[in-house]
Amino acid sequence: MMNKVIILNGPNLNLLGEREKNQYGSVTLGEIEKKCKEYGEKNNLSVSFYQSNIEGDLVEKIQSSRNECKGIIINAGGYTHTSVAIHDALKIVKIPIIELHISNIYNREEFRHKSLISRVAKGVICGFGAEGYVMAINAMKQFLK
Ligand code: CA2
Repeated sequence: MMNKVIILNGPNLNLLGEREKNQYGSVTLGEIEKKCKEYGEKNNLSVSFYQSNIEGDLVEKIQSSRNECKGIIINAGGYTHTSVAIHDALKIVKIPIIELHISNIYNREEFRHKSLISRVAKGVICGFGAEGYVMAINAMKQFLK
């Protein structure tokens, strides 16, 4: 049986490829999802993908992934810097968590320098554009060995 990994995406990431291309590139979230699923299959991982603009939906998804998945990759978008609720939900799960960002949050505005997710993540990938998603799957593969 293939190990299941879920990739969670937070607010506004559904707009990728449409606006702010300088910051986030021109690839759409749908294209990233396709690439991640294909890459997962080649690497013996079953990758599922989820995006929501709603904090509570992300919390629900984290809770339901707890028993279904072997790992969580999360780009919590703006909630990265603010959400105690997402932090708390991730803290409860016992599977490895990788925090992911398309942009380098440390060379941007000061309010992005603080992440509430980092405290509960095994590792953080940021600043490598959409390629970071594939890098995160690779890192998860290593964690699950
Ligand atoms: O770099 C990342 O992946 C971020 O998580 C993206 C978030 C931002 O709040 C984080 O600080 C860093 C924002 C995602 C917004 O995505 C957009 C995409 C296209 C157009 C507008 C926003």
